[in-house]
Amino acid sequence: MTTHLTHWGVFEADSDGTRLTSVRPWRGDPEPMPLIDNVASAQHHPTRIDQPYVRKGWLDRGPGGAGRGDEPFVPVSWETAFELLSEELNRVYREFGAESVYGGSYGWASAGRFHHAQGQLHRFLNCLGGYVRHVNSYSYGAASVLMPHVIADMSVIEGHATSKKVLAEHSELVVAFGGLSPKNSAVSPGGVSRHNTRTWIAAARDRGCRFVSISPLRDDIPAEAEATWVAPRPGSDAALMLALAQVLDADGLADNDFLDRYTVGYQRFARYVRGESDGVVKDPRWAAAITGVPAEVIRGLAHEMAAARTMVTVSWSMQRAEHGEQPLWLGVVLAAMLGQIGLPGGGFGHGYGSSSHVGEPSRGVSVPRFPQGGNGIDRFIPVARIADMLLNPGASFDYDGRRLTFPDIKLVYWCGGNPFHHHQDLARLRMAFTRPQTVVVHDGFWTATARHADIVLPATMSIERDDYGAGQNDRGFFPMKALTRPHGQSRDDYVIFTELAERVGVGKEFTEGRTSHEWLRHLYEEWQSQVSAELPEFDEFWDSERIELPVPDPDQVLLADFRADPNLHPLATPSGRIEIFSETIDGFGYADCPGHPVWIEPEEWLGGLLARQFPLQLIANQPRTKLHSQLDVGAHSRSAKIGGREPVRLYPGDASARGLCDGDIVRIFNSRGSCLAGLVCDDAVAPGVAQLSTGAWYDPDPVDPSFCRHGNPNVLTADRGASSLSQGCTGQLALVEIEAYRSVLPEPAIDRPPATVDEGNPKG
Ligand code: PGD
Repeated sequence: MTTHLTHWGVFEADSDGTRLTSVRPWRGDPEPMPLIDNVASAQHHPTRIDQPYVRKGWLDRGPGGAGRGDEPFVPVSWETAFELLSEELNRVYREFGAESVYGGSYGWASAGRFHHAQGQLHRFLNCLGGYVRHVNSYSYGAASVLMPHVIADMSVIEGHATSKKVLAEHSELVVAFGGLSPKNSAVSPGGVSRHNTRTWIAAARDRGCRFVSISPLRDDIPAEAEATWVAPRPGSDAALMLALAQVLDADGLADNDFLDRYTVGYQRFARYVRGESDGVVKDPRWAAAITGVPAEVIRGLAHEMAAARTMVTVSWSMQRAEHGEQPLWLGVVLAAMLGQIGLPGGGFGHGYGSSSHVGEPSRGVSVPRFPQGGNGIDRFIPVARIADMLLNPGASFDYDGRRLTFPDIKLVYWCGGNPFHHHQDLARLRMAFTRPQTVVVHDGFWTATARHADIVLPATMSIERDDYGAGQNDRGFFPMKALTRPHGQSRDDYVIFTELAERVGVGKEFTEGRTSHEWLRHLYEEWQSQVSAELPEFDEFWDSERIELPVPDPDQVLLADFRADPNLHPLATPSGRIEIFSETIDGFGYADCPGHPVWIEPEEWLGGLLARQFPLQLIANQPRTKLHSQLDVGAHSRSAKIGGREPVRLYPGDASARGLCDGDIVRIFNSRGSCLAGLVCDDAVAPGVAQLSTGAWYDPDPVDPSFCRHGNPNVLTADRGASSLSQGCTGQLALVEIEAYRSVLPEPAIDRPPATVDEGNPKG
């Protein structure tokens, strides 16, 4: 029996050396998650990539995008794959340089510090001279650009959030915009050892704390919260928040001392709220017409917030939308008006309920990591602009006050991510993916991204290799010994890059002469010498279950030092204060993100013209049965599918108005694309809303790639940045219509490997 760390929890497993024979939650986890059931069942699934493959057209005709995503693959030996790929890397770097290689390679990959796939790729490409990188994330692209202008960098907001323990002990009211989703807090980047969302919420509730969940989905907060559910029209939260601010301002409930001492720009914002700058008072009646939330509910909530120790929290999903900066900025403004930032249980939070680590007190020490070296070039894109980049080389775009141009990418190298899961408007992405000359993917599975590559190399799963890991702010640092031998001919990314590095002449730089196990020991010992003499020697650690890392301040309160003395501990904003009006953002002159937060009507929402044609608001949120698209073929993920399709939830009245019943296979569509899904009628979904989570592997119809047979909502979402400021992903919301699917049901093809042709190449 050995323990193993995943992004969604720790499990104990037995193995016969080839497969896991039993998997149980780690006994130290108070709220274990069923997602661990996906691991063993996926390991030897037919969609595991068993050996290297090359797309037939690429092999026959040489580099070029024609046929990518459509043509069969040819199995090749590792020797052939290495020879072809090293020659191609040499050619591209020689002819076009590092600026033609996109190695951004976004994705969560697997837990484990050393074998982190993206880090491995970055180090390898850095040895070759560098690569075009990405900045920001799909998780909180808008937040990571906005927050440093307004209050603090996301590393502070996320890593130093007021601890859940403090919320449990001190909050009297938690107003959760976007809820506190139990399924999202089941995961954490790098791993989570002790899930505790229900525990802290139940403790707070038992003490009398009230929860208000503002979300189109009633179950976006655990039942333990006994929350009041407020469901504004999706995408209209900024209007609701402005009206809360208007009541605080008009009824003399704003904490003016706090605003004077700790913020700048309140008066500019207040003029807008009062209607002095545009003639529109942002009062509850105004907001009721936009949001559908009754004016008296808004007014009552504002008064309640002012009377209690109130935590205003905004989920990451809220900013993954058109103008996603606005509700986030308004969350900060509301908390500032209440004057409780820096106090236990009050203030502002971003991401409680978005990831388990938010609200875990900061660890005293970070854990070892594989160094990535230096990138020889400084060329980047905001991560969600990948299709724009591939389609429009040389075109210019706005980003955070700068005017940048897209590079001309010849080679895309992806390792540890699935853009055909995570990106929006997948038919457009597919088009964009025909542009580079060569696409290389390492993955353990035939994801849609692997199927859109030219050279596909099989990577091990984390259970098939030695590593160690700890999630962000997680106390448990776990050795992760290989539990089984690798599937088929899979190799660790490190082993693949080692061989490639030797062939392209940078072997020494990449490996520094170490095997992966030697790296594990070396990085650990280096870390041990820097951190504290208290830590066990490597061999002792390696044979232990885990070590517990110190947590200096379990009672962590966000910005407590700033509150105590804003002159001694100024914020990193230009003014050193919370910026309710930002001269910097104002100076950028963006109509879609002005100098203070505002309500801007999105293009796709139920109050807009497009809703006449597509009258349902799609919520494309994170899945409950898997992490992103990982192990979608696993048993737990499959157990929720209906007729092999991803479930879509619809309010019962909306279903019956369309003549639809529970269990029907339906077609969801808009002008960008369509997909099949299995219908679930559920009154936990607000009227007018359809909820289809992300994560079903994209299974394009061979004739019409904008039609996904499996239920990936990203064929429906728009590939549009949140604003000119952040260019963040806006995949959370889109307008759609749903109808019964009346044609003959197509067989999903995604749970089989793609077509292959064996051209006499050796399998071994
Ligand atoms: P994953 O499914 O985690 O999705 O997008 P992301 O690309 O991170 O992909 C990880 C891939 O890495 C998997 O294919 C897995 O098999 C592979 N992998 C795992 N371990 C290894 C390894 O060791 N080596 C190699 N080579 N590969 C490995 C997630 C992204 O999706 C995120 S973070 C968010 S928050 C977004 N959310 C939304 C959303 O809310 N709504 C929509 N519509 N779209 C979204 N997309 C975004």
